Amino acid sequence: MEWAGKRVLITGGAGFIGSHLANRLLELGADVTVLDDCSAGDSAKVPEAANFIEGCITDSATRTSALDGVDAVFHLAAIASVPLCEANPEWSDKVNLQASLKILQEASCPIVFASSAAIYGEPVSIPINEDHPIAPVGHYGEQKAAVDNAIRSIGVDSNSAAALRFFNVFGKGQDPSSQYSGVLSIFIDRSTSNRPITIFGDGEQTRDFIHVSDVIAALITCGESLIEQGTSSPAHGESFNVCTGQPVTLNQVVKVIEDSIGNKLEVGYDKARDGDIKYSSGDSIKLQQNFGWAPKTTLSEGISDLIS
Ligand code: UD2
Repeated sequence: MEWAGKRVLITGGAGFIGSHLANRLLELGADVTVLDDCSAGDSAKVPEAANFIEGCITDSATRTSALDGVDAVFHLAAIASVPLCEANPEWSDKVNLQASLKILQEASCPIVFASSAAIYGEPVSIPINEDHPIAPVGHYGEQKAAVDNAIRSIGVDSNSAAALRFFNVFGKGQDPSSQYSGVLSIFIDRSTSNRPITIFGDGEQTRDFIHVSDVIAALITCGESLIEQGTSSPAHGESFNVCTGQPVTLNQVVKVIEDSIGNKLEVGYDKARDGDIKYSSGDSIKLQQNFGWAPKTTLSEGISDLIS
């Protein structure tokens, strides 16, 4: 599909995933607008060639002006941290749920929504496919699940929309400085500055780490399908896992980092985080079969890239 001349809105475009997406869509020739309140994102990450609206998706007038005349919306803005949503449920309800539902109602173009593996809660079967029960354990997962559900209940008279359920996304540009950052960016930041890392729990919990470049490819593929085929797209009203299907334990992650930097890491163990899911591993066959998408960057390639 030709992105040149397409007007695209990326909510959360100053964040880790959103800024990668903005750069890629600009490369493809799209006219990109970023809407972000920079509560977690960083205006410095917004590409110069993008239009930047600094504002919050909870504000009605801001949404109206951002949505005006766009051909597609990638809705990534959220309070993306599970513990932060637990600590601020009313705020996350406004942002992650209410504002997301408004965007679904108010947009008059295709929407790709950033859903999450958090909606599955503690898995009852592994690998998790899209038919796995939706049983989120906290506010973040509940709010993502409600929007994901709204998309799956959408009719053919509506705009086209799809939800992509991200597993543990990693790659360059993820801020390692916060306690809410992804574990890989924290571990790599510490290990490259000779500081100890802490594993919460016994390190045998698994995660399905997906590189941000593969996530961007999934977002763009879905967006293209919705733009081209509208409500006839196989993506319309559907949710898709975005993952590798290859679970790794945190103890294995440490080993991969050690192999990559050529040093032993100083590892401490602490008690498991409250609400931490023990095993997470997804099945992305639905995305692969519908769109020919496949993850390309391995964990060790992604880690080497982060270290370089
Ligand atoms: C990730 C996403 C979250 C949601 C969820 C879906 C991030 C930052 N969060 O939560 O938004 O989509 O997946 O299930 O991507 N850990 C350590 N040491 C540290 C930091 C973390 O041991 O210094 C552990 C942590 O307790 C957990 C694992 O590493 O067992 C992964 O933690 P995370 O915060 O990277 O991501 P997760 O899976 O809780």
